[in-house]
Amino acid sequence: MIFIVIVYIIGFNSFQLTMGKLKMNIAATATSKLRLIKTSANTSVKTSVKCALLGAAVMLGACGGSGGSDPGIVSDPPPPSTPAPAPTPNDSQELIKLNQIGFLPNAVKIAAVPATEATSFELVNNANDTVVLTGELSAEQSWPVSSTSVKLADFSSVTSAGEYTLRVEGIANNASVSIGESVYLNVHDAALKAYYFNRASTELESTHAGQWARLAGHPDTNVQVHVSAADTNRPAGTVISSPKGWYDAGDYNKYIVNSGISTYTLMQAYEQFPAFYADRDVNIPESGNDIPDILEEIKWNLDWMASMQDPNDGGVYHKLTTLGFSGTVMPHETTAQRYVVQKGTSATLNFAAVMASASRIYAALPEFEDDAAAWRSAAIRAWDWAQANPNVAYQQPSDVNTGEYGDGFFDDERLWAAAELFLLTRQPSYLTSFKAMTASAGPGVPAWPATATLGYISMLSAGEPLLTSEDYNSFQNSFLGLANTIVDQTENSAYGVAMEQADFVWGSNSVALNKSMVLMNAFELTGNQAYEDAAVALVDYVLGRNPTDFSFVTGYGEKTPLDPHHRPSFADDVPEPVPGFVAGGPQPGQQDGCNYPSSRPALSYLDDWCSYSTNEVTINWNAPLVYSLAALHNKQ
Ligand code: G3I
Ligand code: 9MR
Repeated sequence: MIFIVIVYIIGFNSFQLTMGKLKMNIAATATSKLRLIKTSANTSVKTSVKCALLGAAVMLGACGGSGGSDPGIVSDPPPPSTPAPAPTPNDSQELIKLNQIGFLPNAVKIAAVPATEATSFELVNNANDTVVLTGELSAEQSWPVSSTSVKLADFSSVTSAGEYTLRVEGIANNASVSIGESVYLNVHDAALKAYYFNRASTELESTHAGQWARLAGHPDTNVQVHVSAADTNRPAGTVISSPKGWYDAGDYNKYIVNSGISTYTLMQAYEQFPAFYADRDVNIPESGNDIPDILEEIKWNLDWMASMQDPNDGGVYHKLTTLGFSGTVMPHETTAQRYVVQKGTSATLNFAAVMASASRIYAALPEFEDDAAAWRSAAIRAWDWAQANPNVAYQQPSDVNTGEYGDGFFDDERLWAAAELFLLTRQPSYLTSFKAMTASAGPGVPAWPATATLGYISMLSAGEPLLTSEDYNSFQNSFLGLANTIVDQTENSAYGVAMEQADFVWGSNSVALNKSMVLMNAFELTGNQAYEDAAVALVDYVLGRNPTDFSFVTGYGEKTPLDPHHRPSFADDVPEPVPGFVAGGPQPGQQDGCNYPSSRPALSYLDDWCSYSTNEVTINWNAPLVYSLAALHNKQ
């Protein structure tokens, strides 16, 4: 009897899922963009259905993927297994590649044209079908990371707002070009709204979430202290409450170091462009009050982060997680126990930096007076814990299989925390600590394990009145050294974008976007146009000027990811993925064993659920997109 009930439930769910996707596939035949759904999503759905049927035959283990033991599977259906889709024919090399969202009127405007005999291009104004520019294509250059050759079409001289078509004799596709002062606003708002869509512990109502409305998941009011985090005050199994926050990514866990850089980057966007954010309404539940939406959204995560500090000693847990990744289900369908796992130095310093930054920035709003005071003391206590425990690397416990975010080098986190605590408290000891770290932790492209540059950005944007000119200039020179390197990379690239072989790592799109954030800070400091131009190129890269021809933000562009590794996007019955998320992007590791169309670094990308190493979405990849779009929009 029980067996029959299980078969019925699984079968019913599969049927619903199949119906949902079938509906999508019928609709998909209408346009070439949606036709892509058919190849990618269909394969995954079939795998999912197959697994569900196998589950009915009590063979769940056969479909669990390669993740080892997954306690979540006890109550959650397993993720679809990985090796799946056949590579799609890659005709993208024949297409003109450009930013599919648009160009600001006075910005540099460049498209990459596939190798061609042609030596010129035309830009046609769609409104009256007249050629407004005939331009020379650059010399053909090969890009080693994709093994493809392109010529560049520079139409920066066209500055009038409007809709245009770029055409090159012999090239099949005429590319659409939008020029306007507001071209980035929708995608900016969507990238910010993505955080709302990834909120834990709350229902998303249709007023705010539209067709992606969903029930509340993960209350996180009954979280256990894992044995790796146990001490006399909080023995293993102690229950704590740690609600709210954003899910990290396509998975439902919450990780301090990745939350930290994401939260900081969004706070920088606000701090540097407060007037812009004062009236941006992204339709979240808090919209309409006097507080900028971006600060409300960030506070959702700050509240969670604050609860990750052990009140007894000031140390911070590395993550809040189930023991294994959950199945491919909606948030409210997961029931596996959640734990806080091991305190560590990187999490605690990262936390100190974010809390100090939050305390300084939110203190300007009277509504947050109490929070700002609490975050200040949380930051100081965390710093003190890290002084007493300077070298505690996170070690993934043997029974925990979720994201590791391991990092054994702490000088960059220490430098960042010291910068934020100095700016908050103005105590010279923190400046001394900052300076002591500069030798070993110089500026590098920001990333979750590389946070030194975040400290430099704060020092340079907010520290001038507090520093001697000698110190300020010295920090600025170090920082501009990084920005100059990125500009040089731009000039050496066939696509005119600062992406090199080493940048094609897991989350490569965030490398592009974090470089862009560095450049926009350098532009603010110096007014040197080369920095802004290089930043535009990197945003162009993510929005379409790349060898895959994808605009990597879900829902924004002509060819966008349709099947990201994002559990809600896969498990709901909505054809379109949750919008506004940056997909990880190409990288040759192919750690998930999916069937990729190419192994070249810039082409090793697959728009399929299977591809968690190139097609997952993550909070730390969205944040520098929000920042970069805000910066470019506001400095045009
Ligand atoms: O640290 C080494 C470095 O020494 C070496 O030179 C370099 C060469 O590739 O690799 C470095 O390690 C990389 C590490 O990130 C740190 O950058 C690994 O190769 C790389 O596989 C690893 O990727 C991380 C991935 O998890 C796998 O652990 C991504 O940065 C990280 O964004 C991603 O994060 C996941 C979470 O675990 C779970 N939630 C989703 C999220 C996004 O996919
Ligand atoms: O879904 C998981 C994703 O969020 C992680 O980033 C990724 C790497 O840690 O792992 C994914 O889970 C996979 C697991 O590691 C192996 N079995 C297949 C899982 C995805 O279906």
